[in-house]
Amino acid sequence: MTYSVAGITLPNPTLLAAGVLGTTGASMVRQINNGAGGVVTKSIGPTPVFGHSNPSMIALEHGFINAMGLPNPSFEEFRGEISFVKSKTKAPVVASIFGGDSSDFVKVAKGLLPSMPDAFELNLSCPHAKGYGADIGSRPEHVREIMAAVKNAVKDAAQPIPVWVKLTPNVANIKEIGLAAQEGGADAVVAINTIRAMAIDIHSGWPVLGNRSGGLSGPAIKPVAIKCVYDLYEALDIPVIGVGGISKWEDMIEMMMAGASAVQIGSAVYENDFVFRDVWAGAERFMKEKGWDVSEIIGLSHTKKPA
Ligand code: RRO
Repeated sequence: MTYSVAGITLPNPTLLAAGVLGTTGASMVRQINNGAGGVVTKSIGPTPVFGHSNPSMIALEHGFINAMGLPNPSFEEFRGEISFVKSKTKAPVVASIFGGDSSDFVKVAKGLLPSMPDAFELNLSCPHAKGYGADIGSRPEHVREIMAAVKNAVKDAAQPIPVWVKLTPNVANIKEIGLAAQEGGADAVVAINTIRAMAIDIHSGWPVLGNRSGGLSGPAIKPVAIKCVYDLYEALDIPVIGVGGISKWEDMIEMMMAGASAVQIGSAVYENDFVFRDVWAGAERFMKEKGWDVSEIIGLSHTKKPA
């Protein structure tokens, strides 16, 4: 059985979320071997970035705060990692890309084409992007322009390549941003990136992270992600991919009922190497018991009346 979601085909609708575990080809192959239907790379940009100083990731009771600071070796170096995954598995590889403006995004997308990614995910939502980048994902005009520019740049690729947009929850109106992505030609939106956060060491009185503030992920953010996916599903005609705090099969079902056509998992992989396999197995079992298939679950919460 395969699933077609947002222009790609997967053995199951779970993907590794963009992040540290997508930094090397070997790590991405490991997630696929452990049950991920596909993988999203760490966000890749136009030039090498060395990231923020440590501590750059801290574990709290209900999640992580990271301030990685977009570390990546540039698209030129990263092509080899994508090619490595493509040589080892048939599962789709989605290239997460970032830049300061639309010309950066176009340069990175075109530059990665030779490694044959199955889709692009435009990261318009990193809480650590600098300058113009910091508010890229909260300005509808930037979202629309960057989306349209990348779509136009890759339209003549050897095969049609879908372009997704990853959205930030750090905005007043996520529907407005999702609509701008859709108007720009997005094939899907992905929600959500991390939520701006901070932790302070009470003994020194200093913020714990090297960068002082960071982005919160893990179970703490799931209810926020559910609400964002719910709102986007209601507002848009394109698929919504749900990410944020999924670690159990119940979370995947809830995310799909909110409107997600597929889910991404990041933080929970640190607790359970086989989280993709376990989440999907539980979700499949539940759907079978209920007599529902995937298409009936997606967006179910929008149609069910309260009992
Ligand atoms: O590298 C990071 O600091 C980072 C990125 Br690009 C992102 O999209 N989200 C996040 O929480 N951290």
